Amino acid sequence: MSTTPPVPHRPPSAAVPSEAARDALGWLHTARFLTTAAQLNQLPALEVPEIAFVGRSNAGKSTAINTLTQQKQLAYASKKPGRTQHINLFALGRQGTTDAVLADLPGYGYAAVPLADKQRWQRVMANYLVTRENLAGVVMLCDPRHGIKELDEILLEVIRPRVEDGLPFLILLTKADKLGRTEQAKALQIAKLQAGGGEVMLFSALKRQGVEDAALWLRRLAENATPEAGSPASA
Ligand SMILES: Nc1nc2c(ncn2[C@@H]2O[C@H](COP(=O)(O)OP(=O)(O)O)[C@@H](O)[C@H]2O)c(=O)[nH]1
Ligand SMILES: [Mg+2]
Repeated sequence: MSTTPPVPHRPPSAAVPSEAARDALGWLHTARFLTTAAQLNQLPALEVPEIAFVGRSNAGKSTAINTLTQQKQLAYASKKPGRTQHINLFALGRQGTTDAVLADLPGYGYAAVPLADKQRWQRVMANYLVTRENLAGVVMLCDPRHGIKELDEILLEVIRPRVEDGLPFLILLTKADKLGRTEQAKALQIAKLQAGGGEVMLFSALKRQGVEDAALWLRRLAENATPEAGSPASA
Protein backbone atom coordinates (compact mmCIF):
# COMPACT_ATOMS: atom_id res chain seq x y z
CA MET A 1 0.00 0.00 0.00
CA SER A 2 1.30 3.44 -0.87
CA THR A 3 1.94 5.77 2.06
CA THR A 4 2.01 8.96 0.02
CA PRO A 5 -1.37 9.61 -1.55
CA PRO A 6 -1.19 11.15 -5.01
CA VAL A 7 -2.15 14.78 -5.55
CA PRO A 8 -5.94 14.87 -5.95
CA HIS A 9 -6.73 14.89 -9.61
CA ARG A 10 -8.16 18.10 -11.01
CA PRO A 11 -9.27 18.87 -14.52
CA PRO A 12 -6.45 20.86 -16.17
CA SER A 13 -8.49 24.02 -16.65
CA ALA A 14 -10.31 24.02 -13.32
CA ALA A 15 -10.55 27.56 -11.98
CA VAL A 16 -12.20 26.45 -8.75
CA PRO A 17 -9.84 24.99 -6.18
CA SER A 18 -10.46 21.43 -5.09
CA GLU A 19 -11.81 20.84 -1.61
CA ALA A 20 -8.37 19.70 -0.49
CA ALA A 21 -6.77 22.85 -1.87
CA ARG A 22 -9.36 25.03 -0.15
CA ASP A 23 -8.67 23.22 3.10
CA ALA A 24 -4.91 23.66 2.66
CA LEU A 25 -5.28 27.37 1.89
CA GLY A 26 -7.64 27.86 4.82
CA TRP A 27 -5.13 26.19 7.08
CA LEU A 28 -2.29 28.36 5.74
CA HIS A 29 -4.43 31.44 6.30
CA THR A 30 -4.26 30.79 10.05
CA ALA A 31 -0.58 31.77 10.00
CA ARG A 32 0.41 34.29 12.65
CA PHE A 33 3.68 35.66 13.85
CA LEU A 34 5.20 33.50 16.58
CA THR A 35 8.67 34.81 17.25
CA THR A 36 11.85 36.13 15.72
CA ALA A 37 15.43 35.11 16.40
CA ALA A 38 18.72 36.76 15.48
CA GLN A 39 20.60 33.61 16.44
CA LEU A 40 19.89 29.92 16.44
CA ASN A 41 20.09 29.59 20.20
CA GLN A 42 17.27 32.11 20.48
CA LEU A 43 14.89 29.84 18.58
CA PRO A 44 12.42 28.08 20.86
CA ALA A 45 12.55 24.30 20.93
CA LEU A 46 9.31 23.14 19.33
CA GLU A 47 7.56 19.81 18.96
CA VAL A 48 5.47 20.67 15.93
CA PRO A 49 6.78 20.19 12.39
CA GLU A 50 8.67 23.18 11.03
CA ILE A 51 8.89 24.04 7.35
CA ALA A 52 11.77 26.31 6.38
CA PHE A 53 11.58 28.82 3.52
CA VAL A 54 14.97 29.65 2.07
CA GLY A 55 16.15 31.53 -0.97
CA ARG A 56 18.33 34.19 -2.42
CA SER A 57 17.48 37.74 -1.58
CA ASN A 58 14.84 39.03 -4.02
CA ALA A 59 13.82 35.51 -5.11
CA GLY A 60 10.25 36.24 -4.06
CA LYS A 61 10.24 34.47 -0.71
CA SER A 62 8.27 37.06 1.25
CA THR A 63 5.76 37.41 -1.58
CA ALA A 64 5.32 33.62 -1.74
CA ILE A 65 4.74 33.39 2.02
CA ASN A 66 2.24 36.24 1.90
CA THR A 67 0.46 34.67 -1.07
CA LEU A 68 0.32 31.20 0.43
CA THR A 69 -1.00 32.53 3.74
CA GLN A 70 -3.23 35.07 1.96
CA GLN A 71 -1.93 37.77 4.25
CA LYS A 72 -0.61 40.96 2.75
CA GLN A 73 2.17 41.62 5.19
CA LEU A 74 2.93 38.52 7.18
CA ALA A 75 6.42 38.27 5.76
CA TYR A 76 8.00 41.57 4.96
CA ALA A 77 8.27 41.97 1.18
CA SER A 78 11.18 44.32 0.98
CA LYS A 79 12.19 46.97 -1.47
CA LYS A 80 15.61 46.83 0.19
CA PRO A 81 16.81 43.28 -0.23
CA GLY A 82 19.18 41.73 2.26
CA ARG A 83 17.79 43.54 5.27
CA THR A 84 16.03 40.72 7.06
CA GLN A 85 18.74 38.88 8.93
CA HIS A 86 16.43 37.22 11.42
CA ILE A 87 14.70 33.88 11.41
CA ASN A 88 10.99 34.57 11.71
CA LEU A 89 8.61 31.86 12.84
CA PHE A 90 4.91 31.77 11.98
CA ALA A 91 2.48 29.43 13.70
CA LEU A 92 -0.15 27.50 11.76
CA GLY A 93 -3.27 25.82 13.09
CA ARG A 94 -6.97 26.31 13.43
CA GLN A 95 -8.70 27.61 16.56
CA GLY A 96 -5.50 28.93 18.07
CA THR A 97 -3.80 25.55 18.12
CA THR A 98 -0.37 25.21 16.55
CA ASP A 99 0.13 22.14 14.40
CA ALA A 100 3.00 23.41 12.29
CA VAL A 101 5.40 26.31 12.01
CA LEU A 102 6.79 28.16 8.99
CA ALA A 103 10.33 29.43 9.37
CA ASP A 104 11.29 32.37 7.14
CA LEU A 105 15.06 32.29 6.92
CA PRO A 106 17.20 35.26 5.94
CA GLY A 107 17.60 35.78 2.22
CA TYR A 108 21.13 35.32 0.97
CA GLY A 109 23.36 36.51 -1.81
CA TYR A 110 22.58 40.20 -1.69
CA ALA A 111 25.67 41.80 -3.20
CA ALA A 112 25.84 44.83 -0.90
CA VAL A 113 26.05 42.74 2.27
CA PRO A 114 29.58 42.69 3.74
CA LEU A 115 31.50 39.43 3.34
CA ALA A 116 31.65 38.80 7.09
CA ASP A 117 27.85 38.98 7.24
CA LYS A 118 27.55 36.58 4.31
CA GLN A 119 29.82 34.10 6.02
CA ARG A 120 27.93 34.47 9.25
CA TRP A 121 24.72 33.84 7.34
CA GLN A 122 26.13 30.68 5.78
CA ARG A 123 27.04 29.30 9.18
CA VAL A 124 23.65 30.11 10.69
CA MET A 125 21.81 28.60 7.72
CA ALA A 126 23.92 25.45 7.64
CA ASN A 127 23.59 24.98 11.39
CA TYR A 128 19.87 25.52 11.25
CA LEU A 129 19.34 23.03 8.43
CA VAL A 130 21.54 20.40 10.04
CA THR A 131 20.55 20.75 13.68
CA ARG A 132 16.94 21.95 13.84
CA GLU A 133 15.25 18.93 15.36
CA ASN A 134 11.66 19.59 14.33
CA LEU A 135 12.60 20.52 10.76
CA ALA A 136 10.07 18.62 8.65
CA GLY A 137 10.60 20.14 5.23
CA VAL A 138 12.42 22.79 3.22
CA VAL A 139 11.04 25.06 0.51
CA MET A 140 13.67 26.76 -1.63
CA LEU A 141 12.53 29.79 -3.60
CA CYS A 142 14.42 30.32 -6.80
CA ASP A 143 13.97 32.89 -9.56
CA PRO A 144 14.35 30.71 -12.66
CA ARG A 145 15.58 33.65 -14.73
CA HIS A 146 18.75 33.51 -12.64
CA GLY A 147 18.73 29.76 -12.06
CA ILE A 148 20.28 27.92 -9.15
CA LYS A 149 23.28 29.96 -8.09
CA GLU A 150 26.37 29.24 -6.09
CA LEU A 151 24.82 29.96 -2.69
CA ASP A 152 21.77 27.86 -3.59
CA GLU A 153 24.16 25.04 -4.40
CA ILE A 154 25.94 25.37 -1.07
CA LEU A 155 22.57 25.11 0.60
CA LEU A 156 21.58 22.14 -1.55
CA GLU A 157 24.79 20.41 -0.50
CA VAL A 158 24.03 21.08 3.15
CA ILE A 159 20.55 19.58 3.04
CA ARG A 160 21.26 16.82 0.51
CA PRO A 161 21.98 14.19 3.19
CA ARG A 162 18.73 15.04 4.95
CA VAL A 163 16.79 14.99 1.67
CA GLU A 164 18.33 11.61 0.86
CA ASP A 165 17.21 10.59 4.32
CA GLY A 166 13.63 11.48 3.40
CA LEU A 167 13.33 15.15 4.34
CA PRO A 168 10.68 16.63 2.02
CA PHE A 169 12.18 19.29 -0.20
CA LEU A 170 10.45 21.59 -2.68
CA ILE A 171 11.95 24.07 -5.11
CA LEU A 172 9.48 26.79 -6.05
CA LEU A 173 10.44 28.51 -9.30
CA THR A 174 9.09 31.98 -8.61
CA LYS A 175 7.87 34.77 -10.87
CA ALA A 176 6.84 32.19 -13.46
CA ASP A 177 4.69 34.88 -15.07
CA LYS A 178 7.91 36.41 -16.40
CA LEU A 179 8.63 33.30 -18.46
CA GLY A 180 6.93 32.03 -21.60
CA ARG A 181 5.61 28.49 -21.79
CA THR A 182 8.75 27.06 -23.34
CA GLU A 183 10.99 28.83 -20.86
CA GLN A 184 8.85 27.56 -17.99
CA ALA A 185 9.14 23.97 -19.20
CA LYS A 186 12.87 24.34 -19.63
CA ALA A 187 13.36 25.90 -16.18
CA LEU A 188 11.32 23.10 -14.64
CA GLN A 189 13.39 20.47 -16.40
CA ILE A 190 16.72 21.98 -15.32
CA ALA A 191 15.65 22.47 -11.70
CA LYS A 192 14.41 18.88 -11.49
CA LEU A 193 17.87 17.68 -12.38
CA GLN A 194 19.33 19.85 -9.62
CA ALA A 195 16.77 19.15 -6.93
CA GLY A 196 18.44 15.93 -5.82
CA GLY A 197 15.25 14.00 -5.13
CA GLY A 198 13.21 17.05 -4.18
CA GLU A 199 10.13 18.28 -6.00
CA VAL A 200 9.96 21.31 -8.28
CA MET A 201 6.97 23.52 -9.06
CA LEU A 202 6.43 26.69 -11.04
CA PHE A 203 5.02 29.49 -8.93
CA SER A 204 3.65 32.94 -9.63
CA ALA A 205 2.17 35.14 -6.93
CA LEU A 206 1.04 37.53 -9.64
CA LYS A 207 -0.86 34.95 -11.70
CA ARG A 208 -1.57 32.63 -8.76
CA GLN A 209 0.14 29.83 -10.61
CA GLY A 210 1.16 26.87 -8.45
CA VAL A 211 -0.37 28.40 -5.31
CA GLU A 212 -2.78 25.53 -4.71
CA ASP A 213 -0.24 22.84 -5.44
CA ALA A 214 2.29 24.44 -3.10
CA ALA A 215 -0.40 24.80 -0.42
CA LEU A 216 -1.32 21.14 -0.78
CA TRP A 217 2.33 20.14 -0.55
CA LEU A 218 2.73 22.08 2.70
CA ARG A 219 -0.50 20.74 4.18
CA ARG A 220 0.33 17.13 3.36
CA LEU A 221 3.79 17.55 4.76
CA ALA A 222 2.44 18.84 8.09
CA GLU A 223 -0.15 16.05 8.22
CA ASN A 224 2.36 13.35 7.49
CA ALA A 225 4.80 14.74 10.04
CA THR A 226 2.13 14.68 12.77
CA PRO A 227 -0.22 11.72 12.36
CA GLU A 228 -2.62 13.16 14.98
CA ALA A 229 -3.23 16.22 12.78
CA GLY A 230 -5.02 13.95 10.32
CA SER A 231 -7.25 12.25 12.87
CA PRO A 232 -10.97 12.37 12.07
CA ALA A 233 -11.83 14.74 14.94
CA SER A 234 -14.67 16.34 13.02
CA ALA A 235 -15.85 13.25 11.15
N1 LIG B 1 6.24 39.38 -11.62
C1 LIG B 1 6.34 38.90 -10.39
N2 LIG B 1 7.09 39.53 -9.47
C2 LIG B 1 7.21 39.00 -8.24
C3 LIG B 1 6.57 37.79 -7.89
N3 LIG B 1 6.89 37.49 -6.62
C4 LIG B 1 7.69 38.48 -6.19
N4 LIG B 1 7.90 39.40 -7.14
C5 LIG B 1 8.71 40.64 -7.04
O1 LIG B 1 10.06 40.32 -6.76
C6 LIG B 1 10.63 41.26 -5.86
C7 LIG B 1 11.21 40.54 -4.65
O2 LIG B 1 10.15 39.95 -3.93
P1 LIG B 1 10.27 39.61 -2.36
O3 LIG B 1 9.08 38.77 -2.03
O4 LIG B 1 10.49 40.83 -1.54
O5 LIG B 1 11.59 38.72 -2.37
P2 LIG B 1 12.46 38.15 -1.14
O6 LIG B 1 13.65 39.06 -1.01
O7 LIG B 1 12.89 36.79 -1.60
O8 LIG B 1 11.60 38.11 0.07
C8 LIG B 1 9.54 42.24 -5.51
O9 LIG B 1 9.65 43.38 -6.31
C9 LIG B 1 8.26 41.47 -5.85
O10 LIG B 1 7.19 42.31 -6.18
C10 LIG B 1 5.75 37.14 -8.90
O11 LIG B 1 5.15 36.07 -8.72
N5 LIG B 1 5.69 37.74 -10.13
MG1 LIG C 1 11.94 38.98 1.90
